[in-house]
Amino acid sequence: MKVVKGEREYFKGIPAIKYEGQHSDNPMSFKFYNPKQRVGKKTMQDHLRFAIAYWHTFCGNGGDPFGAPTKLFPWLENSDPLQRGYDKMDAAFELITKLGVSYYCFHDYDLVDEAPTLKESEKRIAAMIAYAKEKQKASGVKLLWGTANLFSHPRYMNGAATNPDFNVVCYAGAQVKNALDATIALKGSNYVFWGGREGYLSLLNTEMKREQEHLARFLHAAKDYGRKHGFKGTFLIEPKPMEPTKHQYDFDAATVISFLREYDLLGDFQLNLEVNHATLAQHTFQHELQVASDAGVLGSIDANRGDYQNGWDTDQFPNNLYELTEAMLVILKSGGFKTGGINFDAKTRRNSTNLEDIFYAHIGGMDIFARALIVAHSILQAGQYEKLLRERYSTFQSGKGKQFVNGKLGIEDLHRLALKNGEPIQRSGRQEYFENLINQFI
Ligand code: XLS
Ligand code: NI
Ligand code: NI
Repeated sequence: MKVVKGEREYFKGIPAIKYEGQHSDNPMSFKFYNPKQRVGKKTMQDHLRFAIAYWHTFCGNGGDPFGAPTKLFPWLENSDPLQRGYDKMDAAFELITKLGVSYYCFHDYDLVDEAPTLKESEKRIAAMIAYAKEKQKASGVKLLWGTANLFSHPRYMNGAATNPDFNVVCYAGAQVKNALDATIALKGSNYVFWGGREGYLSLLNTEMKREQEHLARFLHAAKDYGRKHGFKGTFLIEPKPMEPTKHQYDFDAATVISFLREYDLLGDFQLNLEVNHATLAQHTFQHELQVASDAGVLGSIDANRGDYQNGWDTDQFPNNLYELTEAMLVILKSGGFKTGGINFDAKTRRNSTNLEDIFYAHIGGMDIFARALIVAHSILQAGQYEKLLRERYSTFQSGKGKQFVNGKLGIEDLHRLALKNGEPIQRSGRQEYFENLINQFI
């Protein structure tokens, strides 16, 4: 069969998306995202480091447990898996470059369908990597991160690295080796582990401690392999509390950090935090960001939003300026992204069936982040917010409070001071005042 590459335009009639400003009525334009505009010391583009998620955008066909696919993408039409892989990649790079996005992310089998044997799959992946190299070179688009899909195939129904059967663990290892090789070959900045099936459905049949030890062994082995083969980027763990397992070991940021510390993985591993995973864990997104930032492991984010009226991972595109401003405040205060970025792990709704909808979704997501960046930056610039925060802790800045922080006061000293100073005066948390500050800058 003759392979056809790079000949078809999939998003006909959609030009490269440009910044036209807030007053443009062209829906195919950015109203706020102006890549070269400086915000503080960096351009918007360098702050935000947007990435497109291959799986939702090019593979997600709208099928759900209740109904058939609704999105009959032209790049998924060909019956030959390799040709389909090439078509998908053409469509991907067309969309990524038309949106002016600099990065993309993939799972191994997003690029091309898994074959009946591992050997055959490796051949397919190699063909895709060779083509991706050409496409990256021609467009300047880069790989933010690669990962292995260790959750879709039935062999992983009892887990991948935490599977009670060693033979499955080997298979997961083989896939991670290949996905790491691919990430290295394509000069990816990060490598992600999202352990969708690393957890349990029932504790009755699970030895949790053993499974977590296996996971740690597995991550060490993957890290050692990556480092030995020239991977200089960051390994990222993406926490999620549940779905598809009842309980996922990488529950939330705090759980993962304590796991990394316990198994001596801090240093090589950071976190990839996803908005909808935070809310599934009953946290706000900025809570997760703050926990990671405080531990020095805020690596990258998966941008999306959940639905407050239902529980699951709906992966909608972000659109809430107030909440994103709160998130951007943490990100900016943490020094911004280094190897990481903002990956749109989000999908258009099942009934958004026009190809244009994919553009509207990303334009909206990029614009809302641009706005949040501008607002958060101005809040920090104005200084009032940080001043309020400092005031709240001012009693630790000097005198006895400072001595306590420095470890100079024992519990008897606290007792003596309490007796001497009497009932503390009441100090308001001024939450509404803080909240209004954000609104003022929006
Ligand atoms: C699923 C996860 C997944 C990871 C990559 O909920 O978000 O898409 O980002 O495996
Ligand atoms: Ni998710
Ligand atoms: Ni994700």
